[in-house]
Amino acid sequence: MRAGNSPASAWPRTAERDASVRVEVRLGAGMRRAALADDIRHGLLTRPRRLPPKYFYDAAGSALFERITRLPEYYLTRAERTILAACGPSLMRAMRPREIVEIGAGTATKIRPLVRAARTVRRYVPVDVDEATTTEAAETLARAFPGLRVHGLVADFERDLAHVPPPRGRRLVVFFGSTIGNLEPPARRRFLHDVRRLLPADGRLLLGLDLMKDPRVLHAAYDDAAGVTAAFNRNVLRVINHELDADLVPDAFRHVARVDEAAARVEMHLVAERPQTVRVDALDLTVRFAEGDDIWTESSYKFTRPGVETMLADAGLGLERWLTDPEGRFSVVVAGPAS
Ligand code: SAH
Ligand code: AVI
Repeated sequence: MRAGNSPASAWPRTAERDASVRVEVRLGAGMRRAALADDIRHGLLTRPRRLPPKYFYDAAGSALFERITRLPEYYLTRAERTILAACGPSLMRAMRPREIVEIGAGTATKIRPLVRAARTVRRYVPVDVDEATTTEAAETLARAFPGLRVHGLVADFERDLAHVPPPRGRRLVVFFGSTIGNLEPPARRRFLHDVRRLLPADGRLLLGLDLMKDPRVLHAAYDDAAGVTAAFNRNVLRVINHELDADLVPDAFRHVARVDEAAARVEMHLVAERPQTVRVDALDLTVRFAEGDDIWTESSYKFTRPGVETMLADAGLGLERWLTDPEGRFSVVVAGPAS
């Protein structure tokens, strides 16, 4: 996610790199700042204080997330890759998609072996809020697969899925990494309805979901020994400083990961280490923190098969395949429009 330099009047912007790559920006600088300003004002003034996790992902946040995926404690990425390596090629050959829409694509590394295995994919549409990462991923994919058209969409998947271009042939929508777990249940329901609208009758959804497990394993995954997750968590404060001329001191907040078993989620919080007064100039806002005051920055929900079946059915989707890694930590599901 990058504010960019183009005036709001240029929105939506489209950059054509060459004939095969197009990156459409639906998050104009003005649009994005307005949404961020509203979200941050609301998040700092309500109790509990809450910030939406999408603001982790500027270029630095995306790079920190990439480091998280390689941490020994963060099993999610490895587990999902294990499933995709074992089952991805046969799934692709069975589905024969003509196009893939990847939501929250990030660096788009998980999709590459699937595109290679399918041999049928003519268009790839990565959707992500981080413009720099999406542009780079789009160009990398187009270089790796001559003949593949890439239409990047820099957009908020909670608001902008209607901007995904109409399908050109059999469509596969993929959403990896258990990013769906970062949505609260009502937002998740709205999101899945939007995803359902992207799917023609022969379309399919491939969805990665982290499964409920031992809370100690979950806690370690979100509070790694090297402190990378802590840096990722504090990055949201740097984004606010940069975007809204604020003077938050990231090191004055402690990273806390908490497992709420009853709610089936891991929470990340930032807790004020000492009393402090913060100015957010762009909002003309002064915020006071007492020692121990808390900002809830992310929920990461964990799933069970019955819960997933219900969640999909609510959105008009039927579960077709339930694939897990050998240790049962993570699931990749195939779903299609319910008949
Ligand atoms: N799919 C990749 C990346 C997961 S990280 C993987 O599985 O490893 C989550 C990704 O979702 C990031 O690239 C982030 O920029 C993007 N993201 C988070 N919230 C978003 C939102 N509201 N709209 C669009 N993209 C979002
Ligand atoms: C992107 N998302 C699924 C990650 C997760 O596990 O919830 C983000 C993350 N937060 C802390 N570590 C990684």
